[in-house]
Amino acid sequence: MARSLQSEARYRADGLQFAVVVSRFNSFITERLLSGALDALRAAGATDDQWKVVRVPGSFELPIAAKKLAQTSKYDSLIAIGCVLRGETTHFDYVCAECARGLQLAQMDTGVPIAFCVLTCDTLEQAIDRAGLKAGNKGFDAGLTAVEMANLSRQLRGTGPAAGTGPAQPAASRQKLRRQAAGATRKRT
Ligand code: INI
Repeated sequence: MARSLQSEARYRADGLQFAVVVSRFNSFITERLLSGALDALRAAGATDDQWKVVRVPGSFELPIAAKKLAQTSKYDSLIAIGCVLRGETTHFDYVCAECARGLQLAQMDTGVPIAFCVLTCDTLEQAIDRAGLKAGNKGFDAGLTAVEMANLSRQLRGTGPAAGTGPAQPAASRQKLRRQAAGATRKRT
């Protein structure tokens, strides 16, 4: 019988290392996305010695910093966080396109997965909705993607938990982890 790898996502962060690159531009939004991403890493069992946070001026600078971090071989996956808001000129289009293209190139060149958490919004309201208000926190989703891709990468390299044997603990669903993280955040605040 054919065995499938990761037929269910593995959201356990045991033994994994992460780097988070965060744009300071629109920090009102990006710091909320960062909180969401770290909540996801914690929900997957990670502690603060398992992640490094690096800040850059704007989303345009995310790819170069991400690539340099990926090239150190210290991290199993990365999360790139930014927020680009449409203005009156075409600047928005260049920043969004080069940021997305650069991050994709960085992960393809290095083989280190990079979760894309760059909001590209027409209005500040749309960004607020996606940074923890109406549409959840996209940082949390990116954090779980980083955990899943780190596990998948290890499995594909043959250095993760044996394929088909399943995780040491049952993989929790995204929804369950989101609920747990919301409870933990309420306790911390
Ligand atoms: N950077 C952002 O991350 N978001 C934006 O909305 C934005 N706007 O609107 O200009 C932005 N610009 C800065 C850019 O990312 C670079 O830091 C800058 O061009 C210097 O290279």
